[in-house]
Order: sequence, then C-alpha cells, then structure tokens
Amino acid sequence: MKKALITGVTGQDGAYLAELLIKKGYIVYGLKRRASTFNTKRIDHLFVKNRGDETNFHYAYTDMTETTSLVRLLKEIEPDEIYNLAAQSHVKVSFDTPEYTANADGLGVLRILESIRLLGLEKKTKFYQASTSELYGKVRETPQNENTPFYPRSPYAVAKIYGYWITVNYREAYNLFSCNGILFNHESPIRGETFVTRKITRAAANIALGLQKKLLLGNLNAKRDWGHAKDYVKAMWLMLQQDKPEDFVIATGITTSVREFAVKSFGYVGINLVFLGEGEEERGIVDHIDHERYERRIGKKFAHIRKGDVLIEVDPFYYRPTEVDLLLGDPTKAREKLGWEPKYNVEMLVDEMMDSDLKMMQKEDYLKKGGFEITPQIEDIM
Ligand code: NAP
Ligand code: F7E
Repeated sequence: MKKALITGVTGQDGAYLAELLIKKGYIVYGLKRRASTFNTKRIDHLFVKNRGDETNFHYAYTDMTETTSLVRLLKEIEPDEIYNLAAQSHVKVSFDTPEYTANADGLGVLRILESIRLLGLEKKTKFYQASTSELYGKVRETPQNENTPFYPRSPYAVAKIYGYWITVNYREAYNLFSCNGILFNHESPIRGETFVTRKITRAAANIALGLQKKLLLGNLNAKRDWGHAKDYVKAMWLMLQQDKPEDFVIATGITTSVREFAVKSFGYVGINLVFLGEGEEERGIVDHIDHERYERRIGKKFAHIRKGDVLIEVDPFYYRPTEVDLLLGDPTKAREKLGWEPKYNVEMLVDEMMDSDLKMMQKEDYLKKGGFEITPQIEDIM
C-alpha cells in the first residue's frame, strides 16, 4: 500500500485529498498543528472511534515553522508521496502577518525538501507543492498559463513564489520528483468562512432565513476563476502519477466577478439583486423576489425582505493594500497531459455551497441561538 503524507490536512483541500487517497487505497498520514480549539471539523469522519481500531488514516502534530518534527515524521513514515498543503492561506491576513507567512509558506517548503534530502528519500518520495494563481498577481497576460511571468501582489504571493522556485530548483539540482500545481481559486461547502465565496453563501443563506440583515464586502470588481476543490485535489494526485515531474496550471477557464458571484448566490434562494452606485457607494439592492423559488428552497412562505431593501454594502475595511484584479487560467496543459477536466462549473459550485449553507443555518440549534454563532455582524470575517 502506498503511503501519502499531507500537510495542512485540517484545511479544505487536505480534507478532500485525504478522502480521495483513502478511497484509492493509500495509507494517509495527516499532519496538523496544535490549536486551542478543535480544528479537525473537516476530517472528524476519518478518525477511528476507538484507539487501536484499524484505520488507513493517521495523524501527527507538526508545524511548518519547525524543522525537527518534520524530519522525525518523514523518517518514521518514509512516504511515497508528500502533498504540501499547509499554509497561512489568507491573502489579506498576510499583510498583517508577513513574516510568519513567509516562514510557514516559503521556508516551510524548503524544510520539507531538505528533509527529503537529509533522509536520502530523493528516489522514493514524490513531492507536490500547493502553488497558486496569486503568483500572477498584476497579470502580465490573460489567460494565464505555465509560461506567464509572475508579479506577486501580497506577502502571501511573495512567500509562495519562494515555495514555487525552491520546488523547481530541487527538481533541477537534485533530481527530486517535485512539482507545482498552480491552482486557481477553488471553493466548496467546506471552504474557510473568511474567503469571499463562503462569506457570500453563508450570508445569502442567513439573510434568506432572516438571521442576518446585511452583507459587507470589499472589492466587488475583482474577478476570479473559481472551481470546485473536489476537482482540484484530483489534479494534485494526477501530477504525482506522471513519469516525470512537471508544473501545471489548474483552472476552469472561466472568470466571474465577486458581484456576479453574489448575484448567483442570492438568486439561488429567489432574491434577485441589482447593483447601483459606484465604489464605496455601491449597493446590492433587492430588485424582485421569485416567491416560488424562495418557497422551494426555504420551505416556507416569503415574508421579511422587500423590493428596494439594501442587502449588500461596500466596506473599505475589506480592501487590500494591493489587489489582484483579474485571474483567468488556461488549463490546456493539464487537459492534454493529465487528462484532467473539471466536473463542476461556477453555477454548480454556487448551488452546492448554497444548499449546504442553508442546511447548516437551518439546523435547530443554530436557530435557537438566533443565529448568533454564525452571524457576526461587525465581522472578524476578512
Ligand atoms: P486552508 O483551508 O486555509 O488550509 C490550510 C491548512 O494549513 C490548514 O490545515 C491549516 O491548519 C494549515 N496550516 C496553516 N499554517 C500552518 C502551520 N504553520 N503549520 C502547519 N499547518 C498550518 O487552505 P486550502 O484552501 O485548503 O489550501 C490548501 C493549500 O493550497 C494552501 O497552501 C493554499 O495556500 C494553497 N492554495 C489554495 C487555493 C484555494 O483557492 N483554495 C488556491 C491555490 C493554492 P488549521 O486548520 O489549524 O488552520
Ligand atoms: O478573495 C475580494 C478580494 O479572499 C477573492 C486563497 O485561497 O485564492 C484565495 O485567495 C477576491 C479578492 O481569495 C471581500 O479582494 C471582496 O479580490 O476569497 P478571497 P483570494 O485572495 O483570491 C488564492 C488562489 C489562494 O492561493 C489563496 O490561498 O474577493 N473580496 N470582498 C473579498 N475577499 C474577502 N476574503 N472578503 C471580502 O469581504
């Protein structure tokens, strides 16, 4: 049985990838960091009920900022494949914590690559690095492919550039099977709540249920090539099954603005929005209600929102010091060499996220709390 090690197993991609690899018959070792609250919500279903029960899923503690535990774990496990998904992955937060982000997202990659060398695992262990479309930043051409030059626009992207090039360098210098997946934004029902898609679908669900009044957003004009994380973890695995290590762009080839994503999400529950005004004065306003759709999705008659109500406002708090305006990936190489095709388009993604968030918000215990736990109004949601 092949052994795979996943850093960042408690994250969105880590959870989907662990599931995929277990289904493929791997023994999966997930690395997690210590947190003061439970941080295993996305992978709880993978744990055994009793210690000692048979399982193909194991976990261990480490941190990307510490070399010694990484070396020890690699020595114990001797994995066939390593998927390095751990990172401080929030672009806006990286402006507040640039040094930590550089350490975890940049040097963290080096720590793993050096550990592979130190332990003489170069011939055995294949390495996947979670690179990102943020590398393209202020884009030099559209669409972006494997040859498009980089122009990072955040401490996150600058740290990830180091991770990208050190992965290439170790491949060229030491013959390591190390490759970069340059993944464009990918989302899902288990996407972190502080990324814009999930912030929108949670708020749309809450507002439809009468648990939240307004949604505050930053730059509505930003455009992203949004895919589904389930499709994207398959691409990660495919990259490590090739005869030779290469870097691949993974994207859908379609870009959508934040504004349009919000329109689609509210539209799912029959709330049709129109945007009026410009810049900080722009507002998302109820244009009309599709009562039949609302009733079908929510299971009760519509009451609390009227035409003309303002549901979305712009708050400059969510602006970034430097923004990435437009991302659109060209996944031709992945299609031709990996045979990779996404199953989801952005409409299917919105439907699945909305459906999941509605179910979650409708749970009796949330409602009993008046939605308090899930509707921070002055949000810490970046
Ligand atoms: P995520 O949900 O934020 O998960 C990140 C994971 O890294 C979590 O398990 C987190 O642990 C862990 N982590 C953070 N700092 C750590 C540290 N210092 N030591 C050990 N673990 C640490 O991110 P994701 O969306 O699954 O993305 C996975 C990877 O792909 C990341 O490297 C991200 O930068 C990259 N990426 C993501 C996208 C995307 O659109 N999702 C696109 C391109 C690239 P906690 O659970 O404890 O926080
Ligand atoms: O922002 C704009 C924001 O935080 C998308 C990470 O997974 O994908 C992700 O990075 C856009 C930006 O993702 C809000 O300004 C407007 O233009 O969802 P996001 P991101 O920055 O693209 C890449 C590929 C990664 O690698 C990263 O790890 O939406 N936006 N209003 C907002 N963004 C947030 N978060 N919150 C807002 O209120």
